[in-house]
Amino acid sequence: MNARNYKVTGSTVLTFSTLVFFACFGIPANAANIWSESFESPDISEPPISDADGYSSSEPTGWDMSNGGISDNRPGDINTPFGDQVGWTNGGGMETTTNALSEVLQEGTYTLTFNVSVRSAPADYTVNLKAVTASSTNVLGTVSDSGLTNTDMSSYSNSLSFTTDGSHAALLGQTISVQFTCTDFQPQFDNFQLDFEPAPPSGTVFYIR
Ligand SMILES: [Ca+2]
Ligand SMILES: [Ca+2]
Repeated sequence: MNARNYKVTGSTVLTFSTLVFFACFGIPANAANIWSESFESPDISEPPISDADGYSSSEPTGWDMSNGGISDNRPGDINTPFGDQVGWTNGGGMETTTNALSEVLQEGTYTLTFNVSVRSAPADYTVNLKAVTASSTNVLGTVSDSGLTNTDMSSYSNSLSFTTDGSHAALLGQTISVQFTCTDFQPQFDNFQLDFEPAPPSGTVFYIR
């Protein structure tokens, strides 16, 4: 699919050697990255870093936090390849505010991926994709692990995917948030990526050459 040249147009293009018409469903589109988080802000390479292992209780910029913080790379402890900081929680969690993630829910498919490792094993965690307002919260998708023992941030990732359908009409336009929680020992996260593939508009005609 990637090798072909797709054009979306309402007019006839006679020079195209192949014409394919997709009615309303199953039309391929390109997902695009709409948000990422690497926990590099604020930079805690310098004080107020709290201990020699690189851990601080600093709140990542734009997140609401309970029992967590940012940690900085230290040999033998944290060695993230995604910048030099990670976000962690220990019996708490974090959730984006609009200062970190300001996208609103649209018709289409959202895919959230992230890397995760542990400081204290075994760790559990849950990651949620949500639609929120000042007075409501709806979980759109969730993914979790228990008994996680991986200490190498680069070697383990997880993901969730969510696609709107008719039942989500009331949530369209609400703010999207990303949340991670844990109930016990300490997972640490990095390299959150949120991709979005818009639903094709009804009646779209695709010409392929
Ligand atoms: Ca990072
Ligand atoms: Ca740093």
